Formats: sequence, C-alpha cells, structure tokens
Amino acid sequence: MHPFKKIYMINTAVANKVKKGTKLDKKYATPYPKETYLFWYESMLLMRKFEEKSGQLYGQQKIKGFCHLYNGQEACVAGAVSALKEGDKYITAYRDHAHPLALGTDPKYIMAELFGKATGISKGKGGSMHMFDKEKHFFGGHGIVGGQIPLGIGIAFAEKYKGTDNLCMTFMGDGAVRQGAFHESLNLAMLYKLPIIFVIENNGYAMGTSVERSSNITDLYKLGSAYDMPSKPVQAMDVEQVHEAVKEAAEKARKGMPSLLEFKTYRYKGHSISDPATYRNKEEVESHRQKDSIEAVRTTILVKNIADENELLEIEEKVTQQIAAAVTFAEESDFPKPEEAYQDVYVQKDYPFLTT
Ligand SMILES: Cc1ncc(C[n+]2csc(CCOP(=O)(O)OP(=O)(O)O)c2C)c(N)n1
Ligand SMILES: [Mg+2]
Repeated sequence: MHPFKKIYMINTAVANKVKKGTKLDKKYATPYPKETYLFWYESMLLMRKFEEKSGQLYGQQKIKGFCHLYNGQEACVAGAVSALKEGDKYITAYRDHAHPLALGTDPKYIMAELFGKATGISKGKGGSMHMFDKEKHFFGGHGIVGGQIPLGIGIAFAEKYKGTDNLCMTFMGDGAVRQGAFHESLNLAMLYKLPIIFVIENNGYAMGTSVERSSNITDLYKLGSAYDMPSKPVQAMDVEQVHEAVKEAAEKARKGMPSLLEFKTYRYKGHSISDPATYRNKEEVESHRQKDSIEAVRTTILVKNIADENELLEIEEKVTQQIAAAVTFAEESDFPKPEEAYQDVYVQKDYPFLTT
C-alpha cells in the first residue's frame, strides 16, 4: 500500500517541521514497524471515542455513579502496551477504561460494565472504577487513591517468586504519591528487586488541587531518588517517548530493577463527569490540546507515508462500529439479579476464617 519497506519514526516536533515544508534531518529518523503506528492510532482513537460516548451516555443517565474520563492521557497506556509483552501485568486506579481497551478487551464488556449490566467485565458489580480482565492480565480498577500500589508490588513479587520474566506496570495519579503506601511500596520494590514499573500519570491535578499546591517537589520522578530507584520524567503526550521509556524500564525490570516513570500528561475533562473544572482556565486546556497525542501520531503516519488517508479512514470506521455495537450490547443486556450481590465476595471458597 505504501512505498517504504522500512518505516521510520519521527517525533511530533519533526512531523510539524515537515508539515511546514522544512526538510527532515536524517538524525531524527528511528525505525518502527507500521503495525506499531497503526496500533497507536487505533487504540488511542478507540479510547477517545469510547470516552466521548460514555460522557454522552452519562448525560442521558444510562451510565450512573462515578465516571472518570481519560481524554488527553491516551498515549500513557498505548505507548506502554506497545512496549511490553504478553504475560505482563497491569494495575491502575479508578481512571481505568482505557487500559483494558488498549489490552484488547472487547469494548462491549467495558460499556456493559459502565451500564451496570450482568454482561459487564465485572458482572455489572464494579462499574466505572472497577474494570478487571483476568485474561488480559488487567488487575483493575481501584477507587482508593494509592490502594493499587502495594497490590502492584504483590503482583510483581508473585512473578519473581514463580520465576517468570513478566513484570507489573503499576499506574497511579500524581495525588497518589502523597500516600504512605507509595513510599512503602518503592522501598520494598527496591529491597526485593521486583520486576515492576511504577508510573505516575501526572496530569497536573488531584481532583481540583494542582501539584504545585500540594507538593514541595513538583518533578515527582525525583521522589524515586530517596530509594535509589532509576527514575525519569517522560513527555507523555508523545506516544513514541512513552514507548521508548517503558521499553527501557522493562529491560531493567526483567533483570530485577524497578523504575519510577513520571508521565507528564493532561486530562482534558474534569476530574469526574460531575466536575465543572473551575480551577483552571480554557487557555490552559487549549494549550495542552495543541499537543494532542492522537493528532500527532496521525500527522506522523501521513507525513511519513506510513499509511494513507484511506487506511486511517478504515480504522476510524472500525472504531465507530465497535462503539455502536458496544452500546447496543450494553442496552440489550440485563441488570444482575439481586442474589448476585452475595456471589464473588471471596474467590477462595474454603477460606479458613469464613464461618457459615
Ligand atoms: C484514600 C483516598 N483519599 C481520597 C479519595 C478521594 N479522591 C478520589 S480521586 C482523588 C484525587 C486523586 O488524584 P490523582 O491521584 O492525581 O489521580 P487523577 O484523578 O488525576 O487521575 C481523591 C482525593 C480517595 N478516593 N481515596
Ligand atoms: Mg492527577
């Protein structure tokens, strides 16, 4: 379909230069397969459109309860998934729709969960904040700020104990680093040399509180230095930079060295759907939208002739259809039966301290 056998990566800044007619300097070219670019474009577009639809459905009261959208942060997950392998584990907080989408969970199960339907990925009993997918190695979906961090080191410990070469990606927000559990987990991860990558998705705010208002150190990756943990900031509106940073950290993790990555990102919507976001102005949001990761990867694909408009259009249509099918599936599914409330409370049926 396209003239190149070898595909070259260029970063967003370079793509913009080319757009303006400036000749591309060879030093910026880095090889990546076409599939990677198309994976980024498709998965990020799916996340974006899925979330936009969820927002609309919330307005129609089809989706109720808490609902935190990920718009703007898509590159954080897409770049991580493309850099890792089958068997690696993932865990995050409550802003959790995008992670299973990138891992290949059928959107219909995620949409059904948002509707609270029995066919949902957590049987309609978790809702927006509690997505799980065992097959895709996605361990949720956690509502307690920072609560997933010690669980992440537990998962990483299990991998080490079993002697696999899998790692655990442990995502958290900037607000979570103020929890003691974050520091305890970093310490233990280094002490036990666990295969883990801690990712702070620093979107600038914990609800309405900016990082500047709550943190003496605003470059949050620096917190890792107290534990001698390899730590660095990543411009996470750029999916290629995310991919590179995760790839490098994964090599370390598989050799038993944890990392802390601070993804500098931004959420376009409020903290949750009910947040009017009066703590920031339109100009601020707009300045981040200018760096939109989906637009950037689209530009790169076209400018470098990695794929043409028609191929991208096919992807866009596929995404639209997937989302329409997901909504129909969710609408047509039943709510869980009341007795379901007593099921799945404990996974281990013979747990020794259970009384009947
Ligand atoms: C232990 C705990 N304290 C407070 C809350 C209320 N709360 C929910 S989200 C949130 C902000 C967290 O922000 P951040 O970690 O930056 O994640 P983001 O929402 O930006 O993704 C707070 C304080 C909570 N869920 N858990
Ligand atoms: Mg935040």
